[in-house]
Amino acid sequence: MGEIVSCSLEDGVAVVRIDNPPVNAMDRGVRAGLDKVFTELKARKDINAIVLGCAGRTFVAGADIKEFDTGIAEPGFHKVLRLIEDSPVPVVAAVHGTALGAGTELAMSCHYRVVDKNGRFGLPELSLGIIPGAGGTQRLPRLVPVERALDIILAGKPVGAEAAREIGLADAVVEGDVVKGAVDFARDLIAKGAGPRRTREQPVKGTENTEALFPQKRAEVAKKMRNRQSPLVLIETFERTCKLPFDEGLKIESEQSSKLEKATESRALRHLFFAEREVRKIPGIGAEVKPRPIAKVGIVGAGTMGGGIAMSFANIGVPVTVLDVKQDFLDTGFSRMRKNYERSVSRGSLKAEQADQRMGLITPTLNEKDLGDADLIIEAVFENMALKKDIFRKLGKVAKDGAILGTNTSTLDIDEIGAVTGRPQDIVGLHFFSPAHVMPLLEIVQTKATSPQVLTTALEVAKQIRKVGVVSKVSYGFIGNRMMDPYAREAEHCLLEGATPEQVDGALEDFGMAMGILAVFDMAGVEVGPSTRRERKHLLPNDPGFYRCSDLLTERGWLGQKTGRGYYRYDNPGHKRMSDPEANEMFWEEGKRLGVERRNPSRKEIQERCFFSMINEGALLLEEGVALRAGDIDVVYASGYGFPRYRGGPMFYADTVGLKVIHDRLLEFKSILDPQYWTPAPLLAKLAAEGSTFAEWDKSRGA
Ligand code: T1G
Repeated sequence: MGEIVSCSLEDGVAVVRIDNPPVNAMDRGVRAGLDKVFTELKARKDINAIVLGCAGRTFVAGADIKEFDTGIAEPGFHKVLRLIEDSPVPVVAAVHGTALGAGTELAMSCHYRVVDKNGRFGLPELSLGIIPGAGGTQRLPRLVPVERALDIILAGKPVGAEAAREIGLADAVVEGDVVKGAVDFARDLIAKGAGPRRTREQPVKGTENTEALFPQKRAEVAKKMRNRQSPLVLIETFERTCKLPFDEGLKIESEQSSKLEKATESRALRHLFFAEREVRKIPGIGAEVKPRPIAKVGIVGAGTMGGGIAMSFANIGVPVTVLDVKQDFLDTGFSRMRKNYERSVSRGSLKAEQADQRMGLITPTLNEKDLGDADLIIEAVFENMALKKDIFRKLGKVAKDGAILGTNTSTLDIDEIGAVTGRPQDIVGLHFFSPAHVMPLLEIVQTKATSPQVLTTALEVAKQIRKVGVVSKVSYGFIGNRMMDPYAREAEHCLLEGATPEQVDGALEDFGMAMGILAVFDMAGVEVGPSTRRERKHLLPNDPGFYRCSDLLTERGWLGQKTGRGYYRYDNPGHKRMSDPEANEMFWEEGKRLGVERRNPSRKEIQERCFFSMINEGALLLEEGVALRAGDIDVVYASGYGFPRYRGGPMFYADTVGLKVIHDRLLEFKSILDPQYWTPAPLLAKLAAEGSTFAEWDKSRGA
């Protein structure tokens, strides 16, 4: 293992290289190394310029996020960056890969920036609930105008090499070895006698009409980033510092960023950052288990889900064959895919030729033998066990040896499906979320027989098609839908008790859910719930009020948006969701008929009943081993169910509320509501009694 920070001399130019795999995080070791090397270089008289670059796949991709939990140790960022900026000779940053957060701040403390043509600069701190804390809010607006600087950080999206050069963030774009390019750039500077160009000494750009800018940005953030603190603190920091001298501005930045680091919002987002990487690690399956190569994919069913799944693979250049039983079905499916691509083209997120190229990768067929050379076949037909078994029996014969057979079922027993194929070890659940070419979550369902290599391959496939793959064991509803059941049950029951859909969804959206569950049902089709419940009538609780409202709506054909009314009315010019007094009256009358007490639950009670019952179900999933980690559950909800990321997911949220508080509230509900639903899960009761958390439970299992 070489030095984390090394330095070599090339004819008067010092080349400083950071080597801290996997992403050159600017942790204490890197800061100490830079401190040592630049202190030494400062004293030398035989150096005319310095180039600062990184080994490995990327320039510094940020501070070490783990350090926020332990505290930033000395030497700190400001000391090191100031030392670099104070170099008596020009310092040129050589940027490749993704310079993110402290990486961009480090590059901006250099006097010049040379970037590889595929290199990018980003300040994604808001995605971690913080603001740039190493001078980014002070140096960036001295390189690009204030408004642009603010937008770059608010968007959190990386800026490409050419764009960076155009806005003044980079000085040159090179192809090939970026360090060599930077050394050549440095030699030009020396030849021109150009000295250091300290960013902090530059004036802030574009401060003319900032009076209007900040209120406008606050209004935008209030809409797009509801309930978030860090974006507002960022705007306030810019507003307070853009006309101040650098050092005064830097002081305010530090105060603001350290405040945010300790806040729940940032702890929640940092939790999700690592949880989204932890989901790829399956205890007991080591790096020696290699994924199978997936070069060709087959899809059974050209419906909405089948088409979306096919697009996910075509989007990464993998050829796909889509099988269906009728030409009509294929034609409808392919025109739907074509329309989806055209929509992306019209939005400018895709070029027309790219859309054609991707459609060209998707081939229709009526003959299942055409799936015989696929490495992975995914079935996506409607939820019917007999139909799925028939398909998998055939696939068991048609598919080549070593092919992986996936099912997109969301409710059916995959062990039972796998058993008919004669190759249960190659079976895995691949539960996509609609629209499948958009939604990032992929529940990967491990059966009793799924082999470690098939599971590893499924996780790798998820990464390749840019999905977040989370492993679940076979259980009704896997992780997501299983926990959705009590959440939606309580939302519905509140209607029988006198609440309106606006009150219920309002409480859930206030909490931060992207959309209230009743509005979600109206979007997906109110009849979906009743039809899946019919498949498992024998498993339903003895409760006449159980999802009674959706049954009533379905009986009347009020199926939601597609019929113009459901829990809400949509039969208005903009198809906006409007209150429906007639439906509300129907819910309340039914409540009276069933003898349900008219309790008019408060906003807080609605939130507690929906989320605490969901959390309790999550605890059951953990002790049953259906979910591997509480963190996995949080990733499922944040990436697939519109759970607010700044709350970290239901299990992280539970830890912030306190498991004892939740445990006791469940028992209170047990005494005032239907007791069959409110028994605390043994794991929750145990952790509450111990004063422990789900996070500690995860840690204790080394999960
Ligand atoms: N700190 C600690 N660990 C990190 C890390 C970081 N910044 N970035 C990545 N890792 C780990 C990650 O957990 C994983 O570990 C491995 O590296 C590979 O990552 C002062 C305050 C760079 C685009 O937000 O976006 O600077 O699971 O699987 O898909 O103002 O990592 O293998 O054990 O994600 O190729 C700002 C975070 C920090 C960027 C690469 N920076 N990183 O993606 O690999 S705040 C960020 C990423 C800051 C300053 C502020 C991505 C990546 P393991 P990976 P990848």
